[in-house]
Amino acid sequence: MSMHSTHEGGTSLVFPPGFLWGTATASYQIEGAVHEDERGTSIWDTFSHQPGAVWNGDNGDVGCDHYHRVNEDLDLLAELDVAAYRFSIAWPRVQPTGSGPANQKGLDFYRRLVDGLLARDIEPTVTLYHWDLPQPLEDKGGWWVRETAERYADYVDIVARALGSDVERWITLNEPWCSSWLGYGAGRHAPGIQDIGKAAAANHHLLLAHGLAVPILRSTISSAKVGITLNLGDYQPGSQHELDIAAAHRADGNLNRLFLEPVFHGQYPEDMLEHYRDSKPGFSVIRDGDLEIISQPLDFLGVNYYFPSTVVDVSRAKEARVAGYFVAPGEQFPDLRVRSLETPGRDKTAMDWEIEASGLTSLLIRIREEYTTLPIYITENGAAFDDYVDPNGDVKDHNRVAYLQEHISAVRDAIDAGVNVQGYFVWSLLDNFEWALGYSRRFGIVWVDFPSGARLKKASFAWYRDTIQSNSVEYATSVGSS
Ligand code: IFM
Repeated sequence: MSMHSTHEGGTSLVFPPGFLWGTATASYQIEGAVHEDERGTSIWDTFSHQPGAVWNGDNGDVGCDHYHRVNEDLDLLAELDVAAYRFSIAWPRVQPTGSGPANQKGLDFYRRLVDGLLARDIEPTVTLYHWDLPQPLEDKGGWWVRETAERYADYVDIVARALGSDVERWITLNEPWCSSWLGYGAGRHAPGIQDIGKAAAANHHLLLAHGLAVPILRSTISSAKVGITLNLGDYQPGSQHELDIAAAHRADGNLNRLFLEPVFHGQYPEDMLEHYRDSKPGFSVIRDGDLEIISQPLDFLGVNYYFPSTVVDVSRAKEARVAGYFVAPGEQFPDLRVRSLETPGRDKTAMDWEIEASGLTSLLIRIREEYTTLPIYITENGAAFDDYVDPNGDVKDHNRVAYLQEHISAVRDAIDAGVNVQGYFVWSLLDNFEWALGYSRRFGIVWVDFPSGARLKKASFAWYRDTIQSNSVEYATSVGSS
């Protein structure tokens, strides 16, 4: 079958039959009901209630009220005609203190959600951990201590037994880079710790937790498809100067290679181990046998991609300015000695993230060449923009449509180049709690009126439904043009 067909207005890119179209959310960002049905406290409850931690003092207490509006949201998914829905399970709903017996009421909520999806012919895709660690585990050290990985394995066992008969696709962790480096290094996310040595130890213990979960899922669920979702980026040097090339390599080491290499090659990158050698406890927490646990075979890789990055060595900021770049005034990880650049003329989203879809294609090709030929799902991609409800009651988010069209085209380019991409999930179904930025950034294809909880489909919702139903996208000629 030809994957391209021309029709008036442009080239339509057809996706392979069975390509999995979906959308994604995460528990703390949407559920609310933080005190209901014996849910325990998570690190995000604690962090978001600390003065100054989150924009505007926002928190996830109510979120999108999804816990109470779950049927309405399921109907939205059915109307969208997605084949799959990616959601996460809140560990403190299932095990309120992070250890001990299961809380049946918490499991019942996810059972209702799974049943509701299956009744609508939508495949559940479960993320077991999207950052809401039970607070009592943090009180004992959180992810920078090994015991948390062991507790996570117990929690996974409980969930696998409860939902395994009806859920095939499992994602152990969402974006462990954010949990470790933003949570324990930069302190911008919960638990708000600024300690590079703890961040590195958390990096390892999160990957260990992932590795411990894999055989548990496989032994409990015979049909389980198990993967991990990483937030990966495409780092380019701002010039061909050797210092800038080395800076891009360091940034790539921290975000990408510290996760891809242990998972797919069973080793940490030497240059990164050397870089963090004096940060304690850091990678000294690695024990014999851990890398075998971390690197056992998976069924797929989940990739979250949002934006590309151009960087220079910190000593070369002036040259970058002369070359026409805007140079970020500081960095969240000074030890890396990199400066991020803004490429003149490139559009940005409301997150200030540059829009460049070709970065997704090159990232995917690189993954195939250097790490794995496993099936890849784009488990998140999307954009925040300054949406508004117009006087007719519509949200005409044409910039989001353009973003999605370009990035879906970029995925199609990667498939053409031989990358085994099998699905794409838009981030996000709903406007939601965007972590340290509170409710100030809207990523949804559905508008949420936070005071009332009312939902309103944006223009991108109809556009995405058409894309799903036609299994094709009109090629965005802007991909790679800047
Ligand atoms: O909202 C987040 C999500 O929780 C994880 N990936 C990135 C999204 C946008 O920042």
